[in-house]
Amino acid sequence: MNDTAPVMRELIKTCSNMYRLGWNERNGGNISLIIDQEEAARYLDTTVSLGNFNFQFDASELAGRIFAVTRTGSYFKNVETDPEHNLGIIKINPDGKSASLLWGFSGGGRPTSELSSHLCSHIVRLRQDKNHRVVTHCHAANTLAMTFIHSLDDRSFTRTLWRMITECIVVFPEGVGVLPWMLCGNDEIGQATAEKMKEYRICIWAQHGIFAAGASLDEAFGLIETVEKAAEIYIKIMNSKILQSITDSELKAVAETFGLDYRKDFLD
Ligand code: 2HA
Ligand code: ZN
Repeated sequence: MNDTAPVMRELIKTCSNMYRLGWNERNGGNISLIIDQEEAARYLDTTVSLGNFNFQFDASELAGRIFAVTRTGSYFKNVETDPEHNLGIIKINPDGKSASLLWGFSGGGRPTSELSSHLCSHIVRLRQDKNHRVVTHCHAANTLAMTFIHSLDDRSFTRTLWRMITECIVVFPEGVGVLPWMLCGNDEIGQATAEKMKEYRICIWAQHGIFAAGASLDEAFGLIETVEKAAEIYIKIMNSKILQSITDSELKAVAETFGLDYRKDFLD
């Protein structure tokens, strides 16, 4: 494999875009992306293991799957200039408890500290959508700010976001899931995130950031962009006297005009 493979070029470009949008400061955030077997085999020998990583949770549903993942501690800012150090390609072993390194992590290192949340979310999203491919995590500021001042239940958080931009309900008609503050980097938050991913492609971690899933990097990235922009509008207007807003019946009209399968119980 090398960083000229189209899938790797797109991953690298996404890391740079996320960094420039201010979503991934320092070593904040991580991405994992499923690479289809045939595509991976065009660029590397998928049978040669350069190293092994163990984990606690059971990822046997993903056995044989190949992922590009960010390295733990890597800076999104630096992925573009040194992809082979900051990214790795791993293959989940048949035991479901370990992965083999196929490429990358040059100079040492291991997959993202949030591997549990990533792999558990991939398992759940693949059950929902066989075309699912991407999980990405970032620390987008307005969404994070909103978790300090807004109630954290899924319905109420979703309703506020939907009302900020007419097209929010089109982009995420299923709504967003929100978790209270939890310790990160472990299997407990991984399980809790995956539980939300049964219903949503977006899981917000209060006072921490966003997890987004999609069939492509564009889809996951676009979800974060839209949620973050809606949150930005909320933060801009929250202390102002609101003269007009989008009503529930107007949201319903948008959803029905676009023929969306939306969370009807999230509207009054
Ligand atoms: O440092 O964002 O959640 C990477 C992270 C952990
Ligand atoms: Zn984080």
